[in-house]
Amino acid sequence: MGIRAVDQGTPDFGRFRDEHDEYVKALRKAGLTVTVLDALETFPDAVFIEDAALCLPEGVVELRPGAPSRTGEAALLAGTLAGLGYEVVHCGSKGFIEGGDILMTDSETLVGLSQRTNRSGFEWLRSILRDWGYPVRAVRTPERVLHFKSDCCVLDSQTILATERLSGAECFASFRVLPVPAGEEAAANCVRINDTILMPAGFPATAELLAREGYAVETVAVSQSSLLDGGLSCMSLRWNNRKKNPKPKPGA
Ligand code: CIR
Repeated sequence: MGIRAVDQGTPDFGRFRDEHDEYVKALRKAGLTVTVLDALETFPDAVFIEDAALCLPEGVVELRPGAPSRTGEAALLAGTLAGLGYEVVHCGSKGFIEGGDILMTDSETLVGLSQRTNRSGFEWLRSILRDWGYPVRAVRTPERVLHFKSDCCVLDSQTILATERLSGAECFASFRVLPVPAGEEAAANCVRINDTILMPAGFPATAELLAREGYAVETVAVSQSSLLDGGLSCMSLRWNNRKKNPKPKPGA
């Protein structure tokens, strides 16, 4: 039984799998190479893989989910990623931090303090990212919102799509903010992959807004994961291989 804030019914396994297949197809179509990991049968929320690790070209950071039923996921995932050859920084914090609260923009990383991410988890992540050259800032995930990224996403280096309750918040003062049309709040959790914005199906006003702004939009159904409060970003770990501050080559 995966966690959900409000019980709107248990997801149908077959439909969930079909939607997940479509999601993977959409990631590939947008230009990514995708590795699908085996299910972790004892962790029903493990499909929301984004919460358990942060993947950067400098290394994979094992996170520490704040939901008690999910704490064990991160170590298992870290082991799997290490087995695939990634350099893993193991979690050295007693605090909590979930990937859904971490918004990486080109200029800075925003971490939403929430029911799942606390100050000490944030401080720990900041110390790792600082060494890698990433500025990190703590912000607030709105009350009664699961994760910071439930309510916003990066559309390009200057532009954020955000719900009305977040678009007025000071945290985006240095960005252009497109507010999600009223009634379509769940559309805020999109993912930019190369030149494509993947967005959840069923939000026509947001799709129209993005198209009008010149973005290429692809929609993916997330009817089953949304029953467990999961959206598009949470079902994958996405990263590129470009380092932020590459070490100069010897002799250069
Ligand atoms: C949870 O409550 O942890 C899962 N049912 C949903 C996690 C969604 N993750 C995300 O938005 N990053």
